[in-house]
Amino acid sequence: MRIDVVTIFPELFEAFLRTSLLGSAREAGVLAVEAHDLRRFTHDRHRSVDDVPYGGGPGMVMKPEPLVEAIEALAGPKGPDRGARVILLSPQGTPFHQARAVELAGESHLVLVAGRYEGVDQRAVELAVDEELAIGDYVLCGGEIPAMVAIEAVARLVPGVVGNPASVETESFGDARLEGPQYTRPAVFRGLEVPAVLRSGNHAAIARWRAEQAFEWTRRRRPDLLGRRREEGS
Ligand code: 4GX
Repeated sequence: MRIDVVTIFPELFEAFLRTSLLGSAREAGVLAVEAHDLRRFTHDRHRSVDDVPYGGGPGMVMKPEPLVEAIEALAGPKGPDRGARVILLSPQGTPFHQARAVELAGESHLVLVAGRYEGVDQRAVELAVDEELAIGDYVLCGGEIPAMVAIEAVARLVPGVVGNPASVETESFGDARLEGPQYTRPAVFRGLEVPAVLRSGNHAAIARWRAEQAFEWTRRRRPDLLGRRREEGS
């Protein structure tokens, strides 16, 4: 899979993309992820990417020309022949969830657009963006961290990115349940003991206990998840 990001802060992605699973997957050639400086697609002396809003009001709006030029350079013109899916991260987008991450992991090429300021000229959205995603109901300063959230959620589902595929399958949200508690050594820490069943070697009892704990945690912490159908993912 290939992922391109359009941003005015490509340097924010450097350490992120070099680190851990993403770093290894990129080195192994399983994944190609690149951040592109939006200012490279400007033509004026000041390399402007924003301007005042029509109608007045606070803040600035991202200009359409550099954005559309950048997106078209990376994804081609919008339409049925475009080989990529272009996603704008925005609080006005559709809520991002695990089921959407699973779908996006099946794409061959994503272009993520990270905006700043009050937003993006609507004509750029209409002309070049396929979809808008929101990572949560809060307002950040820019789309860079939302883009990183989408990259991590999607990339780890791409075959070969996570070494052990079992860890992608059995975890939280795959079946719209939270996971229960996890323990590692030592068996007793500051007087707190690891539940005996996990040390019993009885694999059927362990599986049953884990399923019960997962259900109990979901019921207490996220009862909203229990009402949902499996197809909805999370
Ligand atoms: N989930 N932000 C985007 C600028 C902006 C505003 C409007 C397009 C339209 C966010 C979120 C988020 C802050 C990213 C504002 N771009 N993105 N940015 N929550 O808060 O995705």
